[in-house]
Amino acid sequence: MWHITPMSTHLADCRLYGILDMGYTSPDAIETKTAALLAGGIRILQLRAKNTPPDTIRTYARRMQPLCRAAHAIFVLNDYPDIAVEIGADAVHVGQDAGPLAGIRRLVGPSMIIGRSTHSPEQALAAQAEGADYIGFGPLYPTGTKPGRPSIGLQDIAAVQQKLGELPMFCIGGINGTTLPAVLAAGARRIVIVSWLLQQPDITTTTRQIITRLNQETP
Ligand code: TZP
Repeated sequence: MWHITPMSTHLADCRLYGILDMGYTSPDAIETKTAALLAGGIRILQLRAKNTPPDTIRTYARRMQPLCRAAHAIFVLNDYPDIAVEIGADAVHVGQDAGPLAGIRRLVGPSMIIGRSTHSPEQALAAQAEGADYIGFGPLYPTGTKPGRPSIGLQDIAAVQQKLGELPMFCIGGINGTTLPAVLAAGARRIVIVSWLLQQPDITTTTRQIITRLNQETP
């Protein structure tokens, strides 16, 4: 099912998905890093704050959300469907441990976008069958952003994407300037870049370059 929230970009138009991961962002840089990503053209942006009290997550989310809204970008909250509802996020992203998506859907209502992390072709297809609006697929490479999670490689990207049809699939995990060509050659149309992007000296320019590349080099 497609969702168009007022003022938001259509999910299907998003090729680069950004994550403001608080492991790479000091709290006082929330606005500047959010603005830098949005200025580069990111139109779907997630707040990811692991090991952080819910009240703090609420505060961070409320600081990011107006910037996303002003840029017509989809604002995604990681892990907390209840807070996503409370603050009126456009989307919530959940992991494999979040239970059936039907329960999340009941909680967040009919119009919120729901994304699910998947780590295998089976999980990807199961998430689609359960009603996910998009999936994350990875980690393609080992990554310090999700330590201990085995990497799944590039070999399944094209086949899974084909089986999913129109469902947006965002490849994730260890994508950077060096690995990007192989990820695109493997057939990825949509990607998430976390640590590499957040650590760029000029986040806006790099973001813009990656989006241009995705638009030019993938169908
Ligand atoms: N889910 C699968 S890999 C990953 C998440 C949240 C982290 C990706 O981060 P990075 O820094 O782009 O490797």
